[in-house]
Amino acid sequence: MTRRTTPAAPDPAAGENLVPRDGRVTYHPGFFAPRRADELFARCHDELAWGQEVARFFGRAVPLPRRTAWYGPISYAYSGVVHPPRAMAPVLVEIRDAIEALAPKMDCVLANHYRNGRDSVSWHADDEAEWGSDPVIASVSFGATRRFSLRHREAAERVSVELEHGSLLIMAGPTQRCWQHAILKTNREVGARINLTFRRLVAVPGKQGVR
Ligand SMILES: O=C(O)CCC(=O)C(=O)O
Ligand SMILES: [Mn+2]
Repeated sequence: MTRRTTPAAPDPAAGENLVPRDGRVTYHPGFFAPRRADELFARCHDELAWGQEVARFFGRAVPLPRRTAWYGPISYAYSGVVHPPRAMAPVLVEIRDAIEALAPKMDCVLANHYRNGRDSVSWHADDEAEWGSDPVIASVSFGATRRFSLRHREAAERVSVELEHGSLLIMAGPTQRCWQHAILKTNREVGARINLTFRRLVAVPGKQGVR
């Protein structure tokens, strides 16, 4: 009798894991072809409801070094910034549908617009209660290449990857519990970049994050 083995279903997030332990981070360069990525950059730039958020740190009002736009069925709060709920813009629905096979059921997105190398997001983890434990975060980049840095919370390990125009980065497993990430400032002349971090709402809003 021949015994048949069913091949394991392909892992849609397969790809080299960029972190050595305690998480899963995969990078998919050229996920959107260059012309499509150009078009999506322009549409996100023109169609999203960008705002200049002002955070409150120890009672002081500090403008965040980037522009942001929030889309999701709930309000989203961090660093004293509160984004009200907003229905997904049509361009975001197209992008969400395009990443569905690798990052299913995304229903929220925080969009970031970095105008130059002085714009940044400081060390943080996307570990708010809304995303549940061990969330999948799918991050789409358009525009100038920027370095995405990761550091382990308890060890000295650091990892970085250059996020290119049209790329997709997926963080999963315990990444948010064990690692922090950032887009650090650079003195290099870099052009504008738009980043979309898609997330999936699984719990009622809880604590506020800081970034
Ligand atoms: O711009 C990026 O690649 C990261 C943005 C980010 O970490 C966030 O919005 O939570
Ligand atoms: Mn983040």
